[in-house]
Amino acid sequence: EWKQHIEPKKNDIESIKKDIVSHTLETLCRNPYNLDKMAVYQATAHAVRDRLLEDWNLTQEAIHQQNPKRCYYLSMEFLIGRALDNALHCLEVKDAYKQSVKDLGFSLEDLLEQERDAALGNGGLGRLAACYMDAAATLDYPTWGYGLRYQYGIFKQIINNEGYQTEVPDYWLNADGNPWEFPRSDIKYEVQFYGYVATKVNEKGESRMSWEGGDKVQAMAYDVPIPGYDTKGCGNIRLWSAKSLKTFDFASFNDGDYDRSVADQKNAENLTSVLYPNDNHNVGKELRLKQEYFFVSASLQDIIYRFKHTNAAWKEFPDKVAVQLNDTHPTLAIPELQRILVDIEGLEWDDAWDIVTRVFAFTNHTVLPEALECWSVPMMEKILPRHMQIVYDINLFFLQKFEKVFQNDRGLLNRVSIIEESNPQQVRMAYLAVVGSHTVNGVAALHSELIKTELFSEFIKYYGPEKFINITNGITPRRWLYQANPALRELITETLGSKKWVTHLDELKNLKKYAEDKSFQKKWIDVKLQNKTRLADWIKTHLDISVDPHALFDIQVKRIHEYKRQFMNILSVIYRYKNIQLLSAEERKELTPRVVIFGGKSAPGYYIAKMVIKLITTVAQVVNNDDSIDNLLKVVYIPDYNVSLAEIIVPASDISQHISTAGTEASGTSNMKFVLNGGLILGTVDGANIEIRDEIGEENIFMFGTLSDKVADIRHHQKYHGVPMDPNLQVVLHAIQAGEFGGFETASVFGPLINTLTYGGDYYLISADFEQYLDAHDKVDALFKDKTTWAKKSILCTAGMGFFSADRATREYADKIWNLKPFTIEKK
Ligand code: 26Q
Repeated sequence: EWKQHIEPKKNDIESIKKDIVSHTLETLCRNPYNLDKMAVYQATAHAVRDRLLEDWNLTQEAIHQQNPKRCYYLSMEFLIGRALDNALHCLEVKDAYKQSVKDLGFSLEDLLEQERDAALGNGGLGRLAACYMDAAATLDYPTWGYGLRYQYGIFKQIINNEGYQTEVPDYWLNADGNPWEFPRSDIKYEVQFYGYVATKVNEKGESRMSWEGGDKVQAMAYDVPIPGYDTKGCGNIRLWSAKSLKTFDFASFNDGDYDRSVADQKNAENLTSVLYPNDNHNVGKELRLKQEYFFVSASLQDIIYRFKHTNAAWKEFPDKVAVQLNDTHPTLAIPELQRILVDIEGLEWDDAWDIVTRVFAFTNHTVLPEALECWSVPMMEKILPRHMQIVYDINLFFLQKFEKVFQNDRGLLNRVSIIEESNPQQVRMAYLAVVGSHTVNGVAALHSELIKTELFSEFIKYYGPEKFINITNGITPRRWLYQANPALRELITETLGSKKWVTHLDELKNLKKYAEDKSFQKKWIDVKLQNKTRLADWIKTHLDISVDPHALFDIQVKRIHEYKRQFMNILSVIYRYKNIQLLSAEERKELTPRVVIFGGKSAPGYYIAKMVIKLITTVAQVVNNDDSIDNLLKVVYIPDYNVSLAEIIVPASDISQHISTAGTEASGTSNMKFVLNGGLILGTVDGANIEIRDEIGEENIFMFGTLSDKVADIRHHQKYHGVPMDPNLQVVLHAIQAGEFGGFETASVFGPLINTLTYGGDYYLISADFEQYLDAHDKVDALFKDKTTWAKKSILCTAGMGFFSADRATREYADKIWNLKPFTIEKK
């Protein structure tokens, strides 16, 4: 009966207009004679989402029927960005919608700007999760994402009048509502905290532990559809929101205690209020631990509910379910599944552990010690008493086996123990993730080697090297080229004669034969100029700074972190500025004008990172207002860098900088985005820069700096013998200290920042790398004058990027880790 009433949406402009109008009148209850852009955006979003939902329903039905093995991607962060433009591109209906909206008296580009970013992530890790969901949907993998529905995403960054970062909450679920999520009021689970552990006898007469008492909150599901490209398949991310189980407390209300009556509700809902704004930094906060368990518990209950629906036996669970842990943040899923299997389902410990270790796999994203998650044992005992016992048992059985192989080495046992014997004791989540997973992967070749030789070296001795693999990160070509760079998309499609490259990015290699073709180069250069003009216009409109699109655009946008060395970048900008001041008129003619663009957020409590922002904005003030330098240099800080801004910034680079101290940046993914869009890289021999070099050719990338295997020695030397200060760097530091940027008062503010280089031992090797860095800049300047060679290299950049598609990466996960096949569904 239901099926015969399902009417697929039509693709013609008249039908689309009807859809938009009916949503305006009926969904929004708005009067067509009094409409603003927000209302029309909402109506348009609803119209597009209806189409997505057809695919969504079809997909879920197909997966249900075929009942294949499924994969669940557990991530505390999904940095999705905007949905409307992406959906229009994936459904290939953008032109039709543009026309429809135009007929109705609006501009589609204006409407797209109304949408708030879904910014439920900090940076690379969260954006990677979003790219993988795009690829999984496009490739028809039965993969779901699980995450948290934070009410506040990553904060909005404002640069105040003094040039400091200030933070404003990101209340993205504003009064207008979010058309891209579906509340599932029927999908709710209870999640427990605190309480105690008791012993109980189960139905089979066996004695089992039971976690009882404590507080309970409710997790409710919200589904976010993820469109695939060129498929009728549509993916899903299920986000959990915390709700109180207790309803309004009438007793206290009637007593006049209004606060108490809502307190429980508020407390519970606080759980999913806010995303922790720390990128690559561990904070051992109680609320964070609760978020992690809440997330894991709800997701596992949902996964198990779905599995049980098929009436399969527990031993089949690993054949039907793969769970990928996006860093250690969801690692509590390991003891949680063990608890469910042993305490609740009554399995024997060893049988349960066999299932657990065949289900989970773990992706590591960092080797930075300060980023590794550790939880204090007393805190975990209080909040998750049964899990703490299980972690102890997991550790005990692991160490017992370990000891059989390596006898009488207490030091070694201490080093691999999941429990760190500090005061208080700590649970090392990365070790728990290693022990509880069948496969551990790093995110770029160098990084995957480093985790084998450093972070997890002792585990290799026991498990052997096969458990530790590399899957180099990838990015989705849909958002990061097809959608973000229409001019280049059209040129590539026209040149290659088809759109096959959008789902088979290796096809880009066929651009190589045009690299030296003069007329193609001209078109290529013109596309880049259009994109630089688009960014220059944005900068003029929003920041009132004029930049020349013909200048070299040199961009570094990413989270502000000492290891990423934005400090080194701005110090080199000062060097350049002072150098320009010394040049004669003749010499100035030879110099390439540059626009140096920065963007990125600092964690709110990261003092040194905030000082770096202050230094950049201070230098920008001075440089941009100095008429004596003939516009040879501009410095721009783009506030509130986010996914939507990246879509404008990434296509506009001539050079982008990825200059982390070697061995510190696990992969980086914006490096891939810039190169895919024909930007050259100025980078260190770190992360995925290395593989990008190998793919595009070393003649097409500017690389410099200490190699990772030399870093430790230099640090050691500097710690005990002081930092040899690079002479050019010395000059720059003197200029800052002399008050050339913002006067003496401001100069004193930069004291602690400068100290990191001197007394601080220059941990990130800015002085050691400075000379090579300046040399690399000189090479960039020289090459930019040769437009033909530059264009050729730029073309070869894009042409060589096929490997870095998220499609390739997702396939590798499916083949090497998940043992997952695509399900069957019509192509569009
Ligand atoms: C941990 C504990 C408590 C609170 C927050 C955190 C936390 C949150 C986010 C720790 C780390 C992160 C994010 C890490 C991250 O984004 N890593 C990046 O991952 C990218 C994708 O693999 C890589 O390309 C980057 O090199 C890596 O820095």
